[in-house]
Amino acid sequence: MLEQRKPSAFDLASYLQDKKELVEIALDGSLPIVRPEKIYEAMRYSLLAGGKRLRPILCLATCELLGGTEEMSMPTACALEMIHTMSLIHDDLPAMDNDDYRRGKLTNHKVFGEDIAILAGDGLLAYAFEFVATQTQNVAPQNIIEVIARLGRTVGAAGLVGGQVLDLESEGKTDITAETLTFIHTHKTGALLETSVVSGAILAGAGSEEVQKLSQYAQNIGLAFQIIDDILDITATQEELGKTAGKDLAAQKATYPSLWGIEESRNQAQQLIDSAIDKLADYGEKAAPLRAIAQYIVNRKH
Ligand code: GRG
Repeated sequence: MLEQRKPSAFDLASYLQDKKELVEIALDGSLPIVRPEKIYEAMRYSLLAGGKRLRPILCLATCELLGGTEEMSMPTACALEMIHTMSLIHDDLPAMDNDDYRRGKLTNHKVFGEDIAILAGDGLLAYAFEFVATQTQNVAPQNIIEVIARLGRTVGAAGLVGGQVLDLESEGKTDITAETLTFIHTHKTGALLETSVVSGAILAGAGSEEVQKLSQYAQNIGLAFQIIDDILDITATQEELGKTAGKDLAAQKATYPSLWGIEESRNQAQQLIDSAIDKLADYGEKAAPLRAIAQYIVNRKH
């Protein structure tokens, strides 16, 4: 008799809410205000401004999937959010995307000035590495070093910085190909999501085959995440997004919807999510959180 696939009873909304609360508490405790107060206030302003906390949650969930604990993964989870937040602060600067709103609040430079916003980003980036190195517990030193090395590669020219440069160079150009667009987004957005999953696996002691399988899951959700981001820039409101809507069109940016249209973009994102979920087949019910997070990425409204 054919085995019936039971619908999963996994409650993603509660899972995300619980993990988000844990992350908020850890982030709040990670960065006390000391002298000079202004820079710590600027760093905390953006770090504690909300957001979905998807990167830390992916790190915690992957570590947990492979039998690791929260004390093993939480410092890296916080570091991922520090890096993500610093990239948002710098992305919003007048020299980059020039935005006044982020996460429903004025952007860092609008509140603290450009000089302090640049330094707040720098401060968060440096602190992320310090935090992983000094706070991670019960993980073999070589695995901590591997996570730090991967974080470094992810933020540098091989990752976020490289993706951002190509993105800036592509603005206003009408001949951007799908291949270039994918290069931009696998670097600018996908790399940090991939490292969120992979670092959780490494902290739990995963071997290279397991890391490889989970990387493929993460690469697929990373690209799908950006396709949906492009769609939301067109379809969602400023209130839903917490930042200015319609920016891609105004900046004449090539996007997946501009290449493929909205419906085909959504189909492509769903195909990537289906492939991501396939990569989790060996883990059974234990991977319910990672499966549900993948599906959430295409269904999200902000
Ligand atoms: C990393 C050294 C270094 C510099 C930064 C500015 C820059 C270089 C890169 C840009 C990276 C960037 C802003 C990519 C966009 C990623 C993205 C889709 C952000 C939105 O993420 P969500 O939806 O946001 O997870 P929340 O607010 O929920 O966290």
